[in-house]
Amino acid sequence: MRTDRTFTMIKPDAVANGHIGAILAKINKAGFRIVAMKYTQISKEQAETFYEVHNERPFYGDLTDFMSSGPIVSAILEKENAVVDFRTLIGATNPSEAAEGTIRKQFAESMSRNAIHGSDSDENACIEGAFHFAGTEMF
Ligand code: FUP
Repeated sequence: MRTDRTFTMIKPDAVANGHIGAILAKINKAGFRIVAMKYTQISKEQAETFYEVHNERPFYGDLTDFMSSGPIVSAILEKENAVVDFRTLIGATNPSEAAEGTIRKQFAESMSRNAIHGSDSDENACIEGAFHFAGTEMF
């Protein structure tokens, strides 16, 4: 299992608030190389599949409504120790607990509208990247 790739989505709140450019600049500055990227919108069904692991949780319906509510930017990113370093860059799930300088601290509205996704393991990075991109879209 490779350890140098992670998967991200700039979520509908951050896109609607005009933060795509600023977030990509922080990602570049932190040393991540873009392997794949698209501006897209996922359906409710795709959101349900992507977040299937949370399907018993009380926030599952709202989460999948939100993630399918508007355009997102999805990307595969490459850097040594990608999953862990990217989770550090984005900060805690709840922006009120996120460290200064993190993407969620700067751009997230709330726990449920928290600006950005980052894979939580190398295995999930691989699964999530393959969910959004064909091999021919990775460079
Ligand atoms: P994270 O890995 O930081 O994205 O967080 P989780 O995998 O625990 O949660 C996935 C998404 O569910 C979060 F980005 C936001 C949403 N969520 C809620 O809306 N409420 C919660 O209590 C927990 C998570």
